Formats: sequence, structure tokens, C-alpha cells
Amino acid sequence: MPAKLERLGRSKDHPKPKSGVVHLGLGAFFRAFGAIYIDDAVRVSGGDWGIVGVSLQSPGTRDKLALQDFVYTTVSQDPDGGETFRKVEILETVLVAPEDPEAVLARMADPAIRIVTLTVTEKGYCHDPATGRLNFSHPDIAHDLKNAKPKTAIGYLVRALQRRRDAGDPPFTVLTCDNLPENGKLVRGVVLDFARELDPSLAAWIEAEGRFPSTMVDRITPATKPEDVERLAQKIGIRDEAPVLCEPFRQWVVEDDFVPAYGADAYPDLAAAGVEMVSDVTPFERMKLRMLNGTHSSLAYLGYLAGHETIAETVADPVFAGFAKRLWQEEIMPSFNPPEGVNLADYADALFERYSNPAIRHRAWQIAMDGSQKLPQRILGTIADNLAAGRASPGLMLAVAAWMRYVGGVDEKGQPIEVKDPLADRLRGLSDAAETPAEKVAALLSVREIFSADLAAQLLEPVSHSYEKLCRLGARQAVEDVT
Ligand code: CS2
Repeated sequence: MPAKLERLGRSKDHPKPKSGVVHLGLGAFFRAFGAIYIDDAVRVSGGDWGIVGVSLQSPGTRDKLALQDFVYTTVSQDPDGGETFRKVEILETVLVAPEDPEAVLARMADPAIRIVTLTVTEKGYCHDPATGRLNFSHPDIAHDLKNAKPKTAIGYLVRALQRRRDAGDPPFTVLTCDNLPENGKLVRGVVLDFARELDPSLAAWIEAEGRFPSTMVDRITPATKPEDVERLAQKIGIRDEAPVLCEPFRQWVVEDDFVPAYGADAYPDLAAAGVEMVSDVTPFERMKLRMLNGTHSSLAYLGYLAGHETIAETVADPVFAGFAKRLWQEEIMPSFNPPEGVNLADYADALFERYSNPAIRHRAWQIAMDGSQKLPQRILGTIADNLAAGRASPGLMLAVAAWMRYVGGVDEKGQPIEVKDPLADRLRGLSDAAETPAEKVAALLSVREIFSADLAAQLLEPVSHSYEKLCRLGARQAVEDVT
């Protein structure tokens, strides 16, 4: 029986920081990403930039972190098996919104909080992926418009901004860290849609005084498994209930557009932490969403159907390695202009190295989640631009067909697939109700939250052809057939 290990705790010379940030949606990614950059900024330039984490759904993360005074370890995993440990002490506390909504609103309304960051995943914005507008028929949005104690991130943002406006305090800057195109513009849009419905004068104030900079975020952060916790405890001799595993690489590009009322104190010294502060994030976002997330999702659906567990295993298969490289070269790189000074061929090579890291056990199943919320910005935008330019996208059409096969809920061996998606039941129903590949494709293309009518019409033939080939040849052979 291994000796009882000492529990992780706060360093004596590292008192709890005064907080300047509230983070909504405290998951593994932000703890390995935004929290690290802010921690680095404070180490270099100081400032009251502690983070109050907020879990919007469940108490699990809070319960684990509360055992160790909200301190945790990040574990950066090298391809050769080396691991770099970092003790992170930037969290002041973690609140669980459903337990005490008032506590969350009170912290967000405190003028010492100058930034609210978010990682609530694509579905957390309660928007229509095809239009970017707020989905007023979302049951939680309907609830939040009638109740001052919200359920959604959007409800919390607007109700807290309302308190700031009523108190005569400046707003906080809303800094989204989710993988969405023009993510700052998107969250600003859904916040204003909600505010207009609640109180048009509040919407006017947010429109004039609020700031919603867009960002590009990048660090591969696979889910931590229970066996990781045990292994790391033995390895470092300290028990951390909530370690975060991640790749060594990280990149954060942020629009320099923060609430002016706070002046130089509007945000921590992010540039000193290696964040690229720019006037326009769009080229960086488009590059990352299409080159990384577009191939991630394509490999996830096709790799899963071919029986591969992780992205690293998928690209270790030469058929999929060739497929990824061909996607970049033939279908994705020609679809957009890169940020100034960026060589896309080098960027693709670096991505392939990152995907190949065998230490990063990033499951295809995890990436395959919420495809209805991811497809538009990761794959469909590229296809639409290629169609407009008269370029073919056979690989991406096959990826869309693989997503359709995946949400049908049965894999190539006839085994059930646990599909996680806000539209999972509806998508499964549409697929089950249709007989032939062409009918299944037509049924799924009719989901207007994902496919506009115009794009659906252009996808019907090529995706039906890909879907039929997928069913006839299987994923691996169908991929080889494209490459
Ligand atoms: C992944 C992303 O789970 C997914 O959808 O594609 O989380 C990806 O790992 C990150 O965007 C990498 O920066």
C-alpha cells in the first residue's frame, strides 16, 4: 500500500491573490491556458489579477480544488514522455453557480473585477450556429429573461452588467476564449440581443461602454482521467485531485480592446506573458479554426469510425497522415489568407507534429462532441469558400459525411456510438427516419441551425456520394480513396 501522500496546498510565500478576473466555465482548457498566461503576467508585472472560477453546471471541479485551496498542477507532456509540472496558485476560489447564483452575480458586479473570461464551449453561447444570433427559443434563455438568477453565461453577463450600470460603475471587459469565429463579436451580439429583450436602455449602455475583444486560443488539453490523478500522485509524491494535462505548445492572440475607464489597469500585462496583442484577430482565428480545428474534427469522425482511439493513433496510420496533409495542402490553405508573416506550410507541419505527440491521449470521441455547434466554423466555411472559388473539397465532404454517419449513432461494427451533442436526439431521429444514404444526407442537411438552405443544396450531391462510399468501403478505405 503506497504511503499516504501529502495533499497539494498553497505555497507559504504565495498568498491568495486579490481577484480582477471572473472566469465562467472553469474546465481543463482554461486552467491550462488562460490561467497560465495571467499567472505569468502577474509574475512579471504584478497586479491584482487573481481569478474567481465559476462552474455553471456541476460542483465536481470545485469540490476537488477546494480540498487543496484551489491550487493545482499543469502537466505539460513531451513526445518523448518527459513531463513538466507547474504549480498554479492564481485561483482565489471557485463558485458553483446553481448552488448560489447571487454569489456569482455579486463578484461579477464588484468593480474590482475588470475582466470576465469565458470557456463555455460553442453551445454555451445559446446562439444559432448558422446566423450567430441568440436563440430565444433555448429553454435556459427563456428562463433567464424571466428570472434574475440566471442559468446561462449570457444571462450572468447581462444581469451583472445591469448591476454595474445601476451602480454607476464601469462594465467589465468580456473576453471569450472559445473556438468561434470572431468570438468577441459573437458574444457581444448575443449579449445585446438578450439585453434589448430585457431593457433597451441597458443594451444601449452595453453597446456604448462595453468591450468584447476577439481572441484566438490554442493549446491541446485532453480530459484528465482518474488513472492520471493516481499516476501523477505517485510520480510527484504530492496528491493533486485536479491536475491538468496539456501539450507544451500554447498561443493566445487577443484584440487590444478593453474597457477604457480602467485605463492601464484594464488588463494584466499579457504581452509580457507572451500573448500577441493585435488590432484584428480575424486572420489568426480563421487560420486556427480551419487548419487545426477543421482537421481535428475531420480526423475525429473518420478516425473514430476507422477504430482509432486518439488523434495521435489516427495520424500514426499513414492513410490518415496523408489525408490530413492533403486536406491542409489542397482544401484548407487555399481557402483563406494567412496572418502577415505566417508560412502556412510550416504551420501545417507544426500541427502534424503536435497531433503526432503520443503522450497526448486526445480522444477522437472528445473532439467529436458537439459537432452541430462546431461544423460551421471548422469545416462548412472552408467548403463554402472553396465552392465560391470553384475549388473541390472531396476530403471535407467526406468529413461531413462521416459526421452524419457518426450522429446516426452506430459505428462500422454495428456498435452504438455515445453521441454527445445538443441536437443529438433530433439528428439521430432524422437519420433513423431516412432509408438510403442520399435520404439520410438530405434529412441532416435540412437542419438549418447548421446548414443554410443555399449550402445544403450545394452539398447534397457530393456529400451523398461520400456517404455512400463511406458505407460501402468503410472509413479507412474511403479516406485512402480520397488521398
Ligand atoms: C478540439 C479543441 O475538442 C475539440 O473540439 O478540436 O479543443 C482543440 O484541442 C483546441 O482548439 C486546440 O487549441
